[in-house]
Amino acid sequence: MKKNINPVRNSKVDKNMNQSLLEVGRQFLQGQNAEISNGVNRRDFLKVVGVGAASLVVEGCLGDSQNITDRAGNANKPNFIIIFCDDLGYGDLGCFGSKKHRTPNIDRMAAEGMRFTSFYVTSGVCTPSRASLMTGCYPRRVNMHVSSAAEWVLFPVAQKGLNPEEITIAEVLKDWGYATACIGKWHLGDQPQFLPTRQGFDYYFGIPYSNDMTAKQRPQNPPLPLLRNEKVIEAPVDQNTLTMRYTQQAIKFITANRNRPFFLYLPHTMPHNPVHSSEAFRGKSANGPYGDTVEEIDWSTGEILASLAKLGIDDRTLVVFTSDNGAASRWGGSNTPLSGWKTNTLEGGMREPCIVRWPGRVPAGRTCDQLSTTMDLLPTFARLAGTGPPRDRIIDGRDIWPLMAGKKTAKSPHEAFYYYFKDQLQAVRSGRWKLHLQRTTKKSNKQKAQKLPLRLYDLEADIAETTNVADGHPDVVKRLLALAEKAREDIGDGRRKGKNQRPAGLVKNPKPLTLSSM
Ligand SMILES: [Ca+2]
Repeated sequence: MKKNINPVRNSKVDKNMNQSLLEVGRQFLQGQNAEISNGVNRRDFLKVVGVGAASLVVEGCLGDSQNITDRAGNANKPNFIIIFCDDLGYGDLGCFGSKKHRTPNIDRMAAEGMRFTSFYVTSGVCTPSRASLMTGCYPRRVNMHVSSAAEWVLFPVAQKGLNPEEITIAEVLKDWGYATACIGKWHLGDQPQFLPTRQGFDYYFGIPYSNDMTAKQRPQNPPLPLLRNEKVIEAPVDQNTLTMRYTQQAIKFITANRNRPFFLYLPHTMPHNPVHSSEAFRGKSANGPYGDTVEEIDWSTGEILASLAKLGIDDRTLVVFTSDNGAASRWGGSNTPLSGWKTNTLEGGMREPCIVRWPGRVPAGRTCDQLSTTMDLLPTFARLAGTGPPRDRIIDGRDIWPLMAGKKTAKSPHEAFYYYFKDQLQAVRSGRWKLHLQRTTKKSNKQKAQKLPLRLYDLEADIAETTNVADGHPDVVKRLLALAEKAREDIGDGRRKGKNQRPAGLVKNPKPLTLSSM
């Protein structure tokens, strides 16, 4: 089924549907299980009113591009590739200061493109971060900030998933004539109605959640599945060859679609722990198994860029390389010079290395320090494709093409950026200032509850968040507190609900993804 996502065409149907969705949202926010297939599903609704009868294409996207009907004007549409690492830290690439990892291909990509040094994800962990990349929205807006059991990510056989009624970056582009593929780790729901093939991707190849979510982690977890489209093709998956196989799949997709616009989303499984690499890279880096995986991802990136050059589509392909959250504290990654680690709201958890490359359009060898986010990719790509973001709902991301194009006067479009940990708003950044809000940490087995004061940091002078300057800048503190209050009202904080949150998808009886399940 295909969603009616053209912003120009969203009118009466959307209004009616939104009323239904608001009802699902109300139920969800009250803690009831809103069954996604109980009659308020948008597709079912569209079926009832006789709209959107196109069938979901899950096979054949790797076929010969000559057989695919081209839309008028496609020649002017750029291709988009997002290479999205898992838990790669701010200081893990040569071009971001790593002395341990050899990343010549990614460093060359940076020399041929632009480094973004204040580029953020919306969470220190996988699921919420990915929800934002896909929807252009803060995780709390789409209720993907926690699992249905209030855990910080989705675990296997999850009740929750990204609501199929959300309009993903893939759906925006697919509706505009793009071939779309997701190759890698998804982590936005492992039930059929939440898989990439139901969220705008013609083709899916990868694992549905994190690579540590095996029986070793929780006995009820099924063998880690590898999916092609909606079918499990291998379980447990051989993780050693994943990066190599993703790369092969990516190049196959690029090659098959060389004559039409395409969107490739390549969320690597690595270097998330447990790290694995193929034989050619194992034991070769100066930083153990973690470094081996980073160097294999560098190889992969080089292969993808080489294939663009070989196919003659280099100058009409925009490639973004970044990570879903910062490096974890214990597997060998680095967030230097930032403080903090994966999961938390210090810069190390949520500021990512980011490189944007598009020969001839993005100036080579430049650095942009303006605040930008993964949420901005949806509106930016939509604009470059010749369309726009959805107009029937709030999108938090903004078009950052002026920054990518290197316009000297271009500034961040964000007055504020909000750092959430699970359901809690913990910090806000505006311009050079970052304010950590006063809060009490939760008691754990290892630590007593601790009261953390209000802390203001000047990120331009103090990127590592070491010196609290709140006392010297009461006016700044006041302004940032007011911005924090705006976010609370809009998307909530803790138990306080925001007035503009939308529901996640929920199923009552989720089933494990196994070789025989589909
Ligand atoms: Ca991650």
